[in-house]
Amino acid sequence: MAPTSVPRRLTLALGIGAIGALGVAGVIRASDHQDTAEVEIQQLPDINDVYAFPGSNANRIALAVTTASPVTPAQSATIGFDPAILYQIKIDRTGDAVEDLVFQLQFVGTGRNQTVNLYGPAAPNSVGRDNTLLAGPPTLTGATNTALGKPKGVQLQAGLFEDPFFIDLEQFFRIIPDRRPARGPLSVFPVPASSFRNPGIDYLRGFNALGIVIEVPEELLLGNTPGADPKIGVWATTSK
Ligand SMILES: [Ca+2]
Repeated sequence: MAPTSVPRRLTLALGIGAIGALGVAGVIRASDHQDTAEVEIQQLPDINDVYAFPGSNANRIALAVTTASPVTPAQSATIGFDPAILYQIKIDRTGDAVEDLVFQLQFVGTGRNQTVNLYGPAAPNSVGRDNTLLAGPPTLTGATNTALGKPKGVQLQAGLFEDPFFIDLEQFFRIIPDRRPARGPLSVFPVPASSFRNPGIDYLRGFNALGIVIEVPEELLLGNTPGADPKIGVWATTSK
């Protein structure tokens, strides 16, 4: 799903944990972790990054959401998605920051041997924070850590990926110490800093994340009106 060209302008909104977010004009590049005290102490529901980019050809769009980062090498042998969480990617097609389409994912089982069920994209039963599962059979179902679906349809792989985000996290917490975690190796940096190091250090190199990667024909999200130049907002939520 390597980026190729940008057939239509995409609006990329923020990834957030637990509650609704922004659909804005233009392109935003952002990372968002540990948004609330609740996800600060819970690794699995913490949405890290949301990506939207051109898919494997000019008529397809790829969406990706990472959670649980950083997944340590030791954790990687056993970690899986939380089967009690409803994972969603929400799409605004009308510029009002209210979702018009949703992808919903539920996981069955625990650890590395999970089944993922993908529902949608379809209009949600309700918008905002309180959501219910779409009716009908899933669009795709199968094992995690496996590519599901067909190249011309909806494709999904949910599982462990090398964390695509890069940051000098140690230096970041020296610059903005109030964002440091309360415990662990990143909790104590006695020497403050005012800028990143040069060269920077990719602290996340070697760490994984749990990722949900979906690729769809763009008409499923943008419609197929001739001559139209639609824009969409994309964000993700986790909820129980
Ligand atoms: Ca809308």
